[in-house]
Amino acid sequence: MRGSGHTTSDGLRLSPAERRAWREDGFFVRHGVLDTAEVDALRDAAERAVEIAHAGALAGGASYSIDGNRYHEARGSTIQYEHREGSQTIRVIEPFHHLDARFDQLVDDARFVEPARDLVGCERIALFTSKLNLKRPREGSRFRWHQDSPYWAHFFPDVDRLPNVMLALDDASPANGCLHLVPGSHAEGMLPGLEGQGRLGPLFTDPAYFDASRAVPAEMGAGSLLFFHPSVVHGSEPNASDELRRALLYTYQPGGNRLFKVDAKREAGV
Ligand SMILES: O=C(O)CCC(=O)C(=O)O
Repeated sequence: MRGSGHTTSDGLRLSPAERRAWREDGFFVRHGVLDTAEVDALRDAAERAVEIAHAGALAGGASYSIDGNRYHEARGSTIQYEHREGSQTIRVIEPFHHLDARFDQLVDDARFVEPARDLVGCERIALFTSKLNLKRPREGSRFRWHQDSPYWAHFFPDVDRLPNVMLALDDASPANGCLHLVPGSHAEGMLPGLEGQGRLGPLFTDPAYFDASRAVPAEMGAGSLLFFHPSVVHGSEPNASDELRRALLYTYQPGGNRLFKVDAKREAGV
């Protein structure tokens, strides 16, 4: 996993090494970007967001399942629960940035926005979507190999301009189910999906089209940022440990465009 070693606030734009990593691998990490106090506050905010989502789900909204994934729409978010029948453990909240002022402020944070401008390819950028991913100890489940671009292409065809910025809220390693990415797998664009595996089947990438043995773990300390291309093949294993693995994901896009799941716009860094 290539890191960048950025330390100063005037060095937030991409370094030549990061540009090369983005082009060749489709991802890179900036280690130790947020400090412990910031991460602690965001962890508290994440747990409060989970309570808000639970309360919203109890108060109403619509539940449905697709291919074993269990969803609930409430208070402007899609909540995804762990797969086990009846589990009320929340796995993903999308979008989540409206659930706490600190999450919303991060959309505009220069540490996210400045590199995202380079990755989107223009100065005026907006938020595309946001996800709070939660892998609880012993219950957090795997994410099968996939690319994000097939989920988004019907909505925003210029998918190469939708970079992800993932903030680790906990130290992430293979033991607690960190993300794994296949270097260079973004280069062919959207790859064929698995057919005949249910309605979401085509959205899981067919392993015949990438080399899973080349995957590398995104091992990162809490407060680190992983930048990854929407077409890089990625996935993660269950959290078999006693440790939490939580992450915030922000996906950016060219300015002037509306959010993915919400009929509103959220310009970034203005
Ligand atoms: O957090 C993870 O382990 C998987 C995240 C992911 O694949 C996604 O949000 O697209």
